[in-house]
Amino acid sequence: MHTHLVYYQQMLRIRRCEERIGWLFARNLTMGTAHLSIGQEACAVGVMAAAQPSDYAVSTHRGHGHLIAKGADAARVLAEFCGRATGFCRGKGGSQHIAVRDVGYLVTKGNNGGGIRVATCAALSVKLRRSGQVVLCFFGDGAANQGTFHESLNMAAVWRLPIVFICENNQYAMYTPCDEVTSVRDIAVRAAGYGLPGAVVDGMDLLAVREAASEAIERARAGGGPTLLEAKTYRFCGHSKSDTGKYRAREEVAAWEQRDPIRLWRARLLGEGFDEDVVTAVEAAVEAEIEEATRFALASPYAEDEALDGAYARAGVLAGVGR
Ligand SMILES: Cc1ncc(C[n+]2csc(CCOP(=O)(O)OP(=O)(O)O)c2C)c(N)n1
Ligand SMILES: [Mg+2]
Repeated sequence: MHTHLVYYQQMLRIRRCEERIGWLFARNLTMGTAHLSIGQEACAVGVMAAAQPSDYAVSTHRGHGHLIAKGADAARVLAEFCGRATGFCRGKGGSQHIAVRDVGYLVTKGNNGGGIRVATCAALSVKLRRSGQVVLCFFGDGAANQGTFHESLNMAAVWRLPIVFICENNQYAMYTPCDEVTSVRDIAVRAAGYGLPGAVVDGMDLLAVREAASEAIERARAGGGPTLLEAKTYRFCGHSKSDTGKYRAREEVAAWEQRDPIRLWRARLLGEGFDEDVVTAVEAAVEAEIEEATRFALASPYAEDEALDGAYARAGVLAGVGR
């Protein structure tokens, strides 16, 4: 399939999967809440398009898009959210603490900003092992105001770690507008405070994201150290499933929806000469895939009998610590 159709398929897969998460949540079939990234798909797909499969990704509570863009199977993602044994963490990670080692998706962190230091540590590991990987560290505008962001950028800069810090500035941290609580207009300018390159990119434009990410990833891989990218984007839904987003003006949401990355990409595909039937076939295939993924998740057993397995270290292991 042409790369541009693959990007369309990937963005749609994320959107349809997240819509399905919302559907499952409304029926009380998921475990816990979920934070949808609908509207932010071009960031996830654009960055992954510039990365190697062996690179690591670390994400946030809003990490489903990164996970699927990194190559995780949507059926097992849905199974995980529904607490089923076929989920990537046997249903114990859920939406907020999922990790998929096979695709290099290290973890989502429910504590805001927590992923930034995990990603920085992973980048130190990569550097010490000389494995040639790059760490893709996703976080939000709110997290960029936390201490861990500043400490991590400083350490990553001092050690010239192979990491790309990707701030998805979706304009809000829960109900708080970014510009009311942030000292700078563009978070990317904070890179200068650590002697790092920084760049602002249109997060609704997949190719712009891919280009900026490619430059940063290549620099990191070549030993040039970290970059801070800020992707200006928007979440079309509320913060979490318990938030209807009433604090945002309807006009504001409507204006951003005009720049829906999937809608823009579809128009681009048609403009590039792709046959509408081909585009529609991709859409139908993704619909069918997510339908089947939902069936798989709901038909899977719960992992009830083993709820505590893997949750605690064995006594013998603990006894050995510190000797
Ligand atoms: C340490 C910590 N403080 C507060 C929270 C509650 N909380 C969850 S998400 C969030 C805001 C996150 O905003 P941002 O970083 O912009 O990410 P977004 O949700 O917009 O993707 C807050 C305050 C938390 N999870 N962890
Ligand atoms: Mg935000």
